[in-house]
Amino acid sequence: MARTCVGIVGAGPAGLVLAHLLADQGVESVVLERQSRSHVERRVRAGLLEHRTVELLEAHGLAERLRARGQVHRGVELRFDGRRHRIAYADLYGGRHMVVYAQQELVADLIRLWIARGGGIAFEAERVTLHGLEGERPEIRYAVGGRGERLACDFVAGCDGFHGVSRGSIPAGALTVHDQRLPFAWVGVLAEVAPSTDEIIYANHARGFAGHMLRSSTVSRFYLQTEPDDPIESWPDERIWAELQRRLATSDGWKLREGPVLEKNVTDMRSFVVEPMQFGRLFLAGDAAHIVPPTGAKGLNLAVADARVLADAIVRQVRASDSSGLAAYSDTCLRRVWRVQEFSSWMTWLVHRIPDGPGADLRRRLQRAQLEYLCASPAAGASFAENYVGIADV
Ligand code: RFL
Repeated sequence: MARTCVGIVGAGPAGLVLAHLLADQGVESVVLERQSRSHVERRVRAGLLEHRTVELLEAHGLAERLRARGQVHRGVELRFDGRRHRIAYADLYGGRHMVVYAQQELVADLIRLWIARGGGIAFEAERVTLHGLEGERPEIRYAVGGRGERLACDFVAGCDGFHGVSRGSIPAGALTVHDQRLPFAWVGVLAEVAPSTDEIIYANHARGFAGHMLRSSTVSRFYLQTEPDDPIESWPDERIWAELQRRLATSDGWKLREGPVLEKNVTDMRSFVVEPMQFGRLFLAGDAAHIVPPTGAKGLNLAVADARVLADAIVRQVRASDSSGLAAYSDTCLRRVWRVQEFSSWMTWLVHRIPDGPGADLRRRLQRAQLEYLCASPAAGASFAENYVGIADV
């Protein structure tokens, strides 16, 4: 049977960053990924990296391409009533900025660098199961090309996202699950068109939220609020562009460029957290343990923050037999997770159309008061900036 110190399930941002940070401290790991390499390198998802995330990647020599190709952002635009309001978050938060860099590009960089340094990784690892998590010697069983494999480890890192196997390997009674579906969903659109803005736009409109995000000089990302469970078939390209034109329109003649739609899908929103993020020698990190509504662009950043805490804790255990970091792992991560949950939920309710129903009128007036306050008050702007750019320590 093969052996390693840390068996990492999942080659997303959490798993790959963890593998690199451990290797930098001489701790060996093997990464097991269910999908093929080309699949994970093309999967379109997040794109906005916090200052802290970029700093960490830089400190570990993982940010060369990101620095060359990522775009630095210092402000965001809020639109309502056809008017534009800029929040200069970098100025409001000590010059800290964000970087736009597509998640799949980051994943491709991390995989390339991992393989270049001789790191162990198995793609298309099927039927992954976890065993002996409560003992000293956990084991991961899986199959590649139909052949069964076994990997003995000291620790297992469950970095396999929301639909992975790791969280499900924990007996139900050992976890407290917080799960709420929000009454919003996004039609996510990737289009081959130059952006019509230099900064990300969040538009609050009576027909629903619209977002204009950035990816590159030739590809743009858009989001449109819709109902949960709305099928993507009800969003032909003409309807997407018509809705974006209406919801993003301003009174100052701003123009939205249109182009061919490359990809589109509907994503439901939920707030989800399991506590603790640990069971025996299994440690959950990233989306395996928590999901935030995507409005605040936090999921990838939280995944990297977990990986950092877990790497430090494992290194301390392995090199100094100090178990305090691992004992505190879940509590340490959850403080940030709950702060980010609260911010992501607040921002989601701030920019989306409040669904019809009892109390909707009142909530809409409160939402409007909140938007006006945020755009007018430097103190409110500074609080937004601190959370949006990424709070340093919680
Ligand atoms: P991932 O990226 O889901 O990676 C998990 C990996 O595990 C693999 N896997 C398995 N491997 C082996 N065996 C199994 N049984 C397995 N099951 C699964 C999967 O194939 C995958 O490769 O989780 P990780 O590393 O925790 O990273 C989390 C982020 O991917 C996620 O939070 C973000 O994409 C969320 N998110 C955003 N985050 C940001 O920080 N900034 C953003 O701008 C942002 N925008 C978004 C987003 C998520 C979105 N969707 C799709 C919900 C926009 C959207 C629309």
